Amino acid sequence: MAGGFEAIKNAGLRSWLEEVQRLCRPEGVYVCDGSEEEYARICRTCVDHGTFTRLNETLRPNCFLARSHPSDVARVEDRTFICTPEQIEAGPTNNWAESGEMKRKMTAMFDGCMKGRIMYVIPFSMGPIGSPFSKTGVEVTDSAYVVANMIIMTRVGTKVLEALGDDGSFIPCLHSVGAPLGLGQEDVAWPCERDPVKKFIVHFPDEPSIWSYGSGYGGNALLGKKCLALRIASAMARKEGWLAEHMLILALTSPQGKKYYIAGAFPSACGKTNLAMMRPTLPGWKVTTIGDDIAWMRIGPDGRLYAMNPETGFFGVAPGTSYDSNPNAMETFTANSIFTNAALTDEGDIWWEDMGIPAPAHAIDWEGADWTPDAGRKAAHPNSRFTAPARQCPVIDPDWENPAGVPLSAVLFGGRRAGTVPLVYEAFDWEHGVFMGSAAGSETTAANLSKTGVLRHDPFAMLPFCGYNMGDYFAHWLSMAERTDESRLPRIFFVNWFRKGEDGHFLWPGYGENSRVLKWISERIEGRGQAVKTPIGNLPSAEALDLTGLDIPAADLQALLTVDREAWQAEAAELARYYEQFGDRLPEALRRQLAALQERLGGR
Ligand code: GTP
Ligand code: SPV
Ligand code: MN
Repeated sequence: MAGGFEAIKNAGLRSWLEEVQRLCRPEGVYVCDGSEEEYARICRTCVDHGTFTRLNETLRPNCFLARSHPSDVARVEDRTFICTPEQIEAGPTNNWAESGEMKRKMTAMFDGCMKGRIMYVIPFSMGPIGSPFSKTGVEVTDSAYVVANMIIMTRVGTKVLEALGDDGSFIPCLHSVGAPLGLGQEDVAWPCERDPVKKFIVHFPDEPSIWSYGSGYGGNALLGKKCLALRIASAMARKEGWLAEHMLILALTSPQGKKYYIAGAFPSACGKTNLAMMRPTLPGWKVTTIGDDIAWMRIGPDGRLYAMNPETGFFGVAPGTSYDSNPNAMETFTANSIFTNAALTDEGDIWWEDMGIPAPAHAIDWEGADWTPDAGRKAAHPNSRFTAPARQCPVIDPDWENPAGVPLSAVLFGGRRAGTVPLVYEAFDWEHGVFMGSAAGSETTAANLSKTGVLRHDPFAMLPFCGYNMGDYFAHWLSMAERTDESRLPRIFFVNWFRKGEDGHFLWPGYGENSRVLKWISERIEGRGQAVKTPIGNLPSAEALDLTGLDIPAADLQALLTVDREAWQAEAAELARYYEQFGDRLPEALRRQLAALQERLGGR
């Protein structure tokens, strides 16, 4: 569909698009229909502009490599805002600006920002089109790269407009790379705003709407993902009585054929994709994938908590992905995928660090420069990513598109913790589990443009993604126990695959070996697994974990499965300090939980 917006029947959408067109002043407009022919055409446009390099058609059919500008390689949490009338609604963990003031500022920035570019209109659905649990967004963007990625990551096109009908409501998502072209000015391969303080990822949860300016990368620009499906959706979910979470969803099948659905919240680049499509090392066990990044969860008619994946693709961390660590991911992006900021080999394939393939003697690195193994720098950016269709995953679960979702037996929280936090422990009950989620912390990763390896609080792995006051978010989680019979809710566990020894080696082998932990979790669900009650929760004893065939030093195992009281006393004291910022928005129940933990730990 080219030309104007005459064919759009939804009057609200048409008038918004006309308004945006007047403001942004693009050279032309294009409304996405979602056809295969269209995807091919958009990719060709990206190739023509130099944004995409087509990969070797034999090695990697219908695949493309994109290199971003070095200033635009990850999410920008410092430049991400939740705008409400009052700051208290955004809470102490979000950047805030008053809605009206920010709207004026953004309007000035968007004025003429698409000059010389095409304004693409992407009608998209998070969740199956037409499902009562799905949300419709319309992203307007001046980036063809964004269009190609959105087509993989969400359900896009005419079908969405049809479901929207004449008067259906949608979430307006306005995006610009912030690089208008002057008359005759030549374009660059990756246009974006290069000044970091001129990037703005802005959310108006009350409207709701999203305005994103200056970045073309990942969660900053693919607005269905973090902006809509987490920040805006979490605020909607609170009002509507459900949960929008930064979680993977998997199905674990035992050798006896019993299936358990498990969701897990780990911060960015902390193992969701890996766990979601893990190949268990324990014989007879099977994992199938429902989602790797986002879970929308609601209580079903039977009182259980159901989780659905609103996305249709994986935007996964590339470095470290290998046939050893994640063979199912490797099989997912063999074709029809986009790679961003990976290295390009002389054969026209992609490569990254720890891909399990020896470094090529020569490659083009993510910045487009010649690279050899002795270059002294990485060939792929640490936050380089693959965009791949979920349906291509060899272990995709048959229920991955079930609009009702799958009933959860367990919820995991976790993070990247070199010290203190054991391999796995179980909450005493729902309230204690919510407390555990609120207490989560993790060492920062390259998924955000900031210092990596710094330990920070990251409650529920939602620190960068909660669209309202985190104190209210804790209360909302607690309230789930009042919305159903608590015994119907999933059991809550905390896991840590990232514990390190003094010499810096990982104590736990991780990846497929994490199936041993999942097996214990399934046994706990069945009421069989043995556990030791400790001040922080129920831990497996070394005998309770199936360690058959695993060669792990006794001292390492000991460190993984014991509670270091002193370290935990310090952890609790730090949590008390962290909690202070929430003031009276911190639920009393969490204060009680913290006091009870400190009591159990003693030494106060
Ligand atoms: P986002 O897409 O950013 O939300 O992240 P994600 O949670 O899906 O991250 P992903 O699964 O891609 O995590 C990738 C990083 O975690 C890589 O550095 C992996 O090596 C590391 N990782 C994943 N699982 C394990 C594990 O079991 N053990 C260890 N040591 N590292 C792991
Ligand atoms: C994350 O950072 O948690 C991601 C990648 O999943 S992005 O979509 O860029 O946010
Ligand atoms: Mn994520």
